[in-house]
Amino acid sequence: MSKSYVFPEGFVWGAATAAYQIEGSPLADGAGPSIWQRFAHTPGRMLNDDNGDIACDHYNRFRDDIAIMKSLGLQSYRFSISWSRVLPEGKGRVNQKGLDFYERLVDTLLENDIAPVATLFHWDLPAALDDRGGWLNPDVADWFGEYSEVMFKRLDGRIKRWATLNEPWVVTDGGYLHGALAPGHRNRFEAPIASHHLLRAHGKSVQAYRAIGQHDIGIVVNIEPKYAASDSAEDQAARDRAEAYMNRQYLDPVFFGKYPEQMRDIFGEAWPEWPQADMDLISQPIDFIGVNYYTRNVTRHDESSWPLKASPVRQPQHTYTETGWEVYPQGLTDTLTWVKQRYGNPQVFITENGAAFFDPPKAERGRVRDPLRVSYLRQHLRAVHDAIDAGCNIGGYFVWSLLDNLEWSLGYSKRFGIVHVDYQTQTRTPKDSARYYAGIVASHGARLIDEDD
Ligand code: PNW
Repeated sequence: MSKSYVFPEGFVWGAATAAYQIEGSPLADGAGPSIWQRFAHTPGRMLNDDNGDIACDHYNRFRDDIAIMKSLGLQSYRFSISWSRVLPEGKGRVNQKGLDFYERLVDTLLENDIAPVATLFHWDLPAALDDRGGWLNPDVADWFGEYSEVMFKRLDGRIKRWATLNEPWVVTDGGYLHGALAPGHRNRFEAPIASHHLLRAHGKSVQAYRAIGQHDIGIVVNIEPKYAASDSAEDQAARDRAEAYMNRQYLDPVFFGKYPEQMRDIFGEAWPEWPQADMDLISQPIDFIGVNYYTRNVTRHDESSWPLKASPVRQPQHTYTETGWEVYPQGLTDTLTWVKQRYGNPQVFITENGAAFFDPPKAERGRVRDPLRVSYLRQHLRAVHDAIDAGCNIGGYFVWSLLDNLEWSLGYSKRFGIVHVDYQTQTRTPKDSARYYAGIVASHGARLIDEDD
């Protein structure tokens, strides 16, 4: 007998985006520049010299985009707020017009019965704050608290689910350790400091929320389950380092008030000690974890890989996406059951899951065929259902992404959308995957049994 894939009542279906990746008009209506605006205009940083000046022009077309969400039957939309639209200098003076944009967005979502989920920080730090040291300046936690408070005061109640940070691991690994993402530093002394102040900023935001907010606040992390390439002690230890570094570096402090032991092995003398008061700030209770899942990692010991001494092993029997990520749906079930066991079955939302595959730059007669993405979604949604069967407390699923968009330093070369964007004309075309996903949403998962791969 085949399994039923109907999801529990109240399970939320949505799609996700981030401000700098879709909005365009980064300096409109009094906004201050962000580090991504600056990075994207620094020669050599972005593939094909792409930038977010126009992106999907969502700043002007958000009503059309909400109409698309409505037509797909989406129940929720996860977006991010650009800090420097609201506070052009990052702190102090509030730019009412920036706030007004997010208010219009939220009100239009609500008019269409789409529940807004807001991420306060999806990588676009105000450039003015980077000039003061950015995530390396301890004061950044207070600046983030101040910004959070402005948003909660204006929009809590209309927004009932808030995320403080998106993927702090990517911010420090890409922004401060390896330098491929803004602000583009490459410094093993800086990365642990940035991590810590990101977590303190999260803590300040949660604190502000408890004083003002009435609903739910959490943090979004990327998790990539790590499997040892062999049962040798060396490979097992490499796996543990990789897991501590990517999957536990932020969640352990938030849930247990302490960093994984392996952090000191990885960073050596560059790993600092922090006061207990910081750890108490960081470990305040939260209401949910947002999990972003794309792929897994089979890990082997590798002396030459800095600073982890661990490298991924390619799996030739499996499909890889255009960003070079192995398609491994079981990893999502494993991730969700790992979170359940390690962190005491907290409420989890899958806040991102999706794939870049080659899609044509133009729709053909109103259609974009993306069978690999359809299959990716089907398999991963089944994996989510398996985790629910295993007792995981999963509140909803957000596909990454609603629209093709600026894939950070890879520019527009990678398409993650379920809706195709023709960047020349800004024409939107729901891909086959969008229609497929709409069918899943309408049947609350039942349609997952329709096809047999
Ligand atoms: C996420 N990794 O980034 C981001 O939240 C999105 O903004 C982005 O567009 C999406 O995933 C697709 O890349 C990640 O190396 C970047 O593990 C890198 C990793 C994970 C997530």
